[in-house]
Amino acid sequence: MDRNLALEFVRVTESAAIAASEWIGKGNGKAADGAAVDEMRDRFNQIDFKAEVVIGEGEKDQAPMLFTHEIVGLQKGKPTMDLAVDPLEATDSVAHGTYNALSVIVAAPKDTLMQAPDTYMQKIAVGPLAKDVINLDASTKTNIRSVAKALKKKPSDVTVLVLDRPRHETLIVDIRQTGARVRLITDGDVAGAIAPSLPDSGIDMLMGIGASAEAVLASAAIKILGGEILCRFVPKDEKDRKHILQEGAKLDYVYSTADLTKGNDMTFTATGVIDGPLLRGVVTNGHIITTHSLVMRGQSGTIRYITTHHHQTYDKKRI
Ligand code: VTB
Repeated sequence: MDRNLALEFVRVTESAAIAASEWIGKGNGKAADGAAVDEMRDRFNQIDFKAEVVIGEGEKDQAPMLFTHEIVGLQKGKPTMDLAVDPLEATDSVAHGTYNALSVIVAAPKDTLMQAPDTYMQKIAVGPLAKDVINLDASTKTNIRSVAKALKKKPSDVTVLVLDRPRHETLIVDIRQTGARVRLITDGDVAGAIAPSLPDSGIDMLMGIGASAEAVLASAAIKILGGEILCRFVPKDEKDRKHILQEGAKLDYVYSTADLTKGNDMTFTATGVIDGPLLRGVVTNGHIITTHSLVMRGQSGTIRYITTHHHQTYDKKRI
């Protein structure tokens, strides 16, 4: 993949993040998401590439833009790339002005990103030192002890990030019984799953049930960083179970980074909307808007942190 595309994508996530940030704390998640989606799509259609959205805002009927199977980009002909996107990951965090929202794009050669049915997955994510010791079929206690050993820490020094949901009540009790720390987040398990792979995040593991699209998005970054995410579909009901099977996915299978993203010719690009464990959010200061982004390339393994100052008076289309 053209390596400069990764840098083109930063302009896209920056733009979407700025658009979403205008809605921080205004109680309107739909408007925040809509602003980010419009901006992302508009920007994609200014780039010299052709891609199919394989993970997007949902099926065509429910999502007017950036829907799954939508084709974007300036080039003619067949798409040569897959895109997994979340123009605004953690919409509720923006609506309520809380914590940890991102705009994110994963791009890869055609047919290398898993088209995961839109549902829930049970997940465990860890960084490079613990990548070989996690097991989705083992108990919480065993996983935490194994990760502690791999990180040369006591279990009581392990920090586990968990989405704050009633479905995680037992998981939280089990984690605390090992002596480990629980950090609860209201939303945003893309950043949450990537955090253990970054040395300074203060997070050692992500555990719990979150969205399947978020697993694919996170897996690209985790693969580039040398960590691991293991996940398995958790259907909500019988209809969901059938949908997973109809889409050709496997129910009892444990998916890893190798299944969610094939090869290593991918890019992961994200811009913070609100501060989180991965990135600071958009900061508006007088006539300058500052964005914080992360760009990773699978082929070279480079990780770039890009801080950009945007002049508010400058023509928006040329940011
Ligand atoms: C998580 C979270 C996302 O969806 O994946 C969550 O990280 C799972 O769904 O930010 P529920 O909210 O139904 O628990 C999000 O909240 C939104 O995509």
